[in-house]
Amino acid sequence: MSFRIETEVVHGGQHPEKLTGALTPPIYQTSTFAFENVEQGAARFSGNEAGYMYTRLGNPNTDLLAKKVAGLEGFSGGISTASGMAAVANTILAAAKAGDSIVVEDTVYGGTHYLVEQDIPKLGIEVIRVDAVDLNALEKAVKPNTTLVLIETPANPTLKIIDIEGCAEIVHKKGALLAVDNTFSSPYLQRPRELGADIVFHSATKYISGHGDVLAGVLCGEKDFIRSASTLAAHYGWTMSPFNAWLLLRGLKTLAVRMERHCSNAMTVARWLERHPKVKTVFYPGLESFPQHDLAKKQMKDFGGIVSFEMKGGFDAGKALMDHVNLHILAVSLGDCDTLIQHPASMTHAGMGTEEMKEAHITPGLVRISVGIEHVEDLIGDLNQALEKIH
Ligand code: LCS
Repeated sequence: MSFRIETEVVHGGQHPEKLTGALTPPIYQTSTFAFENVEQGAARFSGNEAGYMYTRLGNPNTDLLAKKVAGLEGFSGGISTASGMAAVANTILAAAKAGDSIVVEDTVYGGTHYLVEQDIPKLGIEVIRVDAVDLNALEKAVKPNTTLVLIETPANPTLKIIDIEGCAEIVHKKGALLAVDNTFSSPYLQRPRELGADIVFHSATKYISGHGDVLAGVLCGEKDFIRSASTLAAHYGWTMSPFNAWLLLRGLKTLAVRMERHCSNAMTVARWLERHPKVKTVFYPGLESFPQHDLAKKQMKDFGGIVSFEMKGGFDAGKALMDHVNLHILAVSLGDCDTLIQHPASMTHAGMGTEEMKEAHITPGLVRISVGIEHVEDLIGDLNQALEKIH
């Protein structure tokens, strides 16, 4: 990055289009690219001439987005993918093959949890789970055939924080790669590469978009890893559409201002909830009462837009809250301008057994809010009237 991140999100990687001077890049909504002659086609496919051939193999919009996010994360390369889950799969499959093992942190997004529990082992890749808050446990879990350690911090939905620098030291000593899911922070709040991560990926559906209008992922790393990961992306075909890349480039321009508002609103909501008599515990890394507040302060610039809390009335109170909010939108996903609320035990995790929920640290009264960019007093007013109705 040659400028500060607030400037880079606006200008990074973008130049007026040569033909017309259009400041905003045109949308290259095309599946294929014409060659001037057969020699050019041959030169492009053999790699002797740079240029586009077919959108699954590369497109100006998706390439620009990948380059921009990689630049913000401090990496030399990136890949745009059709969803965050495609970025997770791309990372694992590029780093491990049959006979290898990967270590995956205990608390990760449900989709990632099911991918590593149900699908990855079928490919002959052993999956070892560990609570990486305990660095000694992590050290023991990494085996000679471990090629990748995957962590998510802050984690979804409990906001557990993992020490990226501490993990990197152990993982590198053992000759493996460290991948960090940076979805909750965005590069504006946390840059894992500066703390030793080898790979960083995002569900760009969230803060990178910021507007809840696309499903997308981005994966960032250094040249060799990105080269092999790109080949996989072309083979599996989890390519992002050019229009989605264009929307994400538009969303990215306001990343810094959006994140500042998300963070300040979330801090105010968390402090207000902490004082509410119907709320048992609030989980927000910015609160002094949060057990890992000091670690969050060390590795994050600010504490993000997600607040989780435990209702004193347990499952029934959590569920009832969903029925009484008006301004809060009852929906999964996160990172949108709109404030979204969900009750994992009756929604996203309802299919899990009690034991599995316990393992994922989902308690019956847990509520998650993705705090948006509205006026914070309106958000608190809505929570207040909803909480008043719960007995
Ligand atoms: N990583 C994290 C941390 C996520 O929160 C999600 C989605 C993904 C990866 C997968 O990204 P996707 O394929 O959906 O773009 N998180 C969701 C959530 O909390 N509610 O709905 C989706």
